[in-house]
Amino acid sequence: MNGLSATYFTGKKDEAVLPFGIFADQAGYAANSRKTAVMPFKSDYFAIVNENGEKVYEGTVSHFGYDEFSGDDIYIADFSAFTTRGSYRVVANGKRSPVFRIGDGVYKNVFHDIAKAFYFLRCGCSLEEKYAGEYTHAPCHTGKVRVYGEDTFLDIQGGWHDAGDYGRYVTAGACACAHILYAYKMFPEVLDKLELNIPESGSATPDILEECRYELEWLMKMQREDGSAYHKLTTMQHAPFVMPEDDTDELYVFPISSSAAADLCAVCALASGIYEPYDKEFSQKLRETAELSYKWLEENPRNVGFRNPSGCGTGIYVEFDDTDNRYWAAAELFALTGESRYNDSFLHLYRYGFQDGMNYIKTSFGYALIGGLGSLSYILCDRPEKDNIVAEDLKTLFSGEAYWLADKADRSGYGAALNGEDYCWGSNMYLMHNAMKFILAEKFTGDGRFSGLAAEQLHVLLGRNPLGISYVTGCGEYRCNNPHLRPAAADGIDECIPGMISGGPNSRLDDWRAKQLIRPGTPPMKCFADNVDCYSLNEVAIYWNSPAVFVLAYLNQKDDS
Ligand code: 9MR
Ligand code: 9MR
Ligand code: ZN
Repeated sequence: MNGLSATYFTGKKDEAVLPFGIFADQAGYAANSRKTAVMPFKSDYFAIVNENGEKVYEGTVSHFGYDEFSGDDIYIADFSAFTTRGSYRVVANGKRSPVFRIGDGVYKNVFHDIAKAFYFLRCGCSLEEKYAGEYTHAPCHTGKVRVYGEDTFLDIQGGWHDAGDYGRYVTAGACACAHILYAYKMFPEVLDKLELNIPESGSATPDILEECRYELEWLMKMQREDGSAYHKLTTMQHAPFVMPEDDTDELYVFPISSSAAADLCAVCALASGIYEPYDKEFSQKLRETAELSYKWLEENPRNVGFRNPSGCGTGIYVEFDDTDNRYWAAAELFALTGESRYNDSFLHLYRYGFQDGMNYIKTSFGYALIGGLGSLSYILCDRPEKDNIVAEDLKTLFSGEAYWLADKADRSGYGAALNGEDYCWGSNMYLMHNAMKFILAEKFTGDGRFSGLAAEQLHVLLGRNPLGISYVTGCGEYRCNNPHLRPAAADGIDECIPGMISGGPNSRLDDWRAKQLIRPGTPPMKCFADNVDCYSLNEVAIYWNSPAVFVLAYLNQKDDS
């Protein structure tokens, strides 16, 4: 694949010279949608040129003004009126944007790649050329797993590598699966058609559900006999940058947490309903797993938190409270079974579980605060016993938040519904969560403006941002290509595995390399470097890709209809 990849940051402390002066969504724009590019310099006119450099459209520029989070004085080129299908660049004042498309299905490829990324993270198996192209590897992490602190060994293989590291964590995995399963629930037409070319392709079950099943099977193995769940399965320390099959340190399951038990319960209950038409036995097993974990939760009403035992340096996924996880679990089991005891528990937590001012937890999408999935479950479930007033209130919470986010987006020259503090580790996750919230608000209120706002968030992810970079590997002329992702760094292949979403700008610069590369005082949206060392800026993670699956399923469905 040709194209520029963002390597120029490496080792430079001074402000980078950007390869493009005008910033646009590098996948492109649906023909009839709002289409803008951002120019951080003054110009009265802009033009659109085709691949031969011929001018096909001309427009006037509007001045947005100073944008606090990028430090840019922003001018906007709006070419919404130009709807001719094709490949183009925006040009102005001798500067140009990367190439992008206008047309139908412009997000098909990136949607495919973002969904396929999970296959590339599969653990416990080999990746075969037939499915993985050049990104093959031998079976990894197939050894026996020691129960931390015991001489007991378990046979637990499978699941997805969490991120750039090779760990597997229950709360993170449950959250990622759930985003995908909700995408399936809400946009089944488009996901039924999505072909991923994975080993299970060709079965009667849609590819995306086969891919999720790979993680669900692993998640169920993380349940203990008593219904609790091990918090994570990792080595003692993160591996060096080697291929996964060369990471042969001893594997451990680490102590249980109640968040893990609740998330496992919730995602299994959710999945049980979804897989029922495809595989009754699997669906039944999911249901039994969910019920057993719920029983444990009832017998253990207090939060069991997780801390790394001494000697262990892998991820923690800290949570201080499990109310939201229990709220989600109760909602899913009610939706699945219709039993009033689950409804009662859900309603109890809805009313008394969250203090005043904590309602935002009821719309949060994880990995830590995850109440939004419980709310969504309750809104979508069609049990006659459900409390419709509560369901309506939850819809109002989502749409209320979306109006507030819309204001944030309006204040950003780039249209990002994020503010200063949101530019933290994994900020692109919040960008995609916010797009999800816009999509839900559009469904709940019928206000078409929200649909446009969801697309605007994707535009930011795919290049209409102050570095002009596409945060998705393999997508766009100027894109991330050096994420903190072990196989990608160790495989010797120049082009990164496609479809991986980088964590994105993080003004807290939480790793040594980021501190070295990025000058203090750099505006939040520019606190990024496509550098392999920068795990707090440029790692990948399953629950960063998963909300994007939801967003792209929606946008592709809109395109098709
Ligand atoms: O590679 C690890 C990454 O996945 C984690 O997000 C990060 C924070 O826990 O840690 C990375 O591993 C680093 C470790 O914590 C310290 N030594 C260097 C490791 C990678 O460069
Ligand atoms: O995504 C997590 C981020 O919100 C936290 O700030 C960060 C530090 O605790 O950890 C991130 O999660 C990492 C996990 O601990 C280990 N695997 C890689 C994850 C992504 O960087
Ligand atoms: Zn593995």
